Amino acid sequence: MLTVFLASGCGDRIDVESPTVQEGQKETLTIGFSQVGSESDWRMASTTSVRSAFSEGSRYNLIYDDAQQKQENQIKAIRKFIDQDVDYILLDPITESGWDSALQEARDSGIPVIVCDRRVAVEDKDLYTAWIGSDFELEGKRACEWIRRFFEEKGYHEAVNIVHIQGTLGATAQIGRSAALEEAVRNNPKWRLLDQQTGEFTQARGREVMEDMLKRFGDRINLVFCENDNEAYGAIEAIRAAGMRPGTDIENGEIMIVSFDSTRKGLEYTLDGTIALNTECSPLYGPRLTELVDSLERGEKLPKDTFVEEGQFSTYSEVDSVQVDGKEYEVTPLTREVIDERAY
Ligand code: GYE
Repeated sequence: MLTVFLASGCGDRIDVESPTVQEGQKETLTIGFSQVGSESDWRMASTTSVRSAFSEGSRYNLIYDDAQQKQENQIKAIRKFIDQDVDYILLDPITESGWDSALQEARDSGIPVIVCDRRVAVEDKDLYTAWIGSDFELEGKRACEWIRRFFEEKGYHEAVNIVHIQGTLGATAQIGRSAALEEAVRNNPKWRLLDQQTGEFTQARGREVMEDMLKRFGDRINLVFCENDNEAYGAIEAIRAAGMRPGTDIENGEIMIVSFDSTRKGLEYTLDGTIALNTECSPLYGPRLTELVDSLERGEKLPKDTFVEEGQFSTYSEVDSVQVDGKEYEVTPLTREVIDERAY
């Protein structure tokens, strides 16, 4: 079994130690990395992490490709990596579908593909060597359970009108987080989903979508479920520009914001209560990926799926843990020290 990767918010650092070359191993490994784009703070942190872990002077030669949020660019990058005869391909796929032929070509060329963060939906699972990433549906369920418990603890039993700013449609992070909210809406008769639209995981789109929702629903909105921090920044701007207030006092017109990622800036908003709850998603893929590559180099077999462990942060102390599918997860009371320790 592979080591469990901890990303619980304490002491996460982007630096990594250079691994030592063992006997019989190649001196330099050429690695092609196809990254989604640069749509969010999370994404920038993930890029920095991967680039620094596979940095120059180490035994790796990283070829980095930014797909600018387009799958066709990722497919081109994979073909280019095959032409360059790289030793490994690392792929963070923008959406889940549409990978069969590109991955088949990589396999035919004998190049192992490690998928990270988001998943690929392919019929033949042997088309990639391993996947490492977050359990996005679990993140969503933890967020929804926190919301349910928060209102329960407050003794608030009235209707909750929700608007939902989704991530890039078809991306695993969107699919999982959206599925969790939709299920929670089905299970909580007082929760009403007024609208859902994609904010593309960006601040600009998050703001536009929120402006549109405020125009249409105004002060009927009690809660906005943002699928990442950048969308939350955009939503906060739109709410303030409309003369309204983010916060948890929904009976007095505040709009409660929940978000995902727990980047530094997202946690700043969480520390002052602007974001009520932030569910962590760790972007520090560099050290995780060097570890997987090194394991393969040593001839070890990797587990098909490896999940990253994550936390949850809030300054509201009503809920200190949530239970999902019979398991208990702690909610960390957010302090300045937690933010200071964040590398991103
Ligand atoms: O939540 C968002 C980013 O795939 C987990 O993509 C990632 C998501 C992350 O743009 O900020």
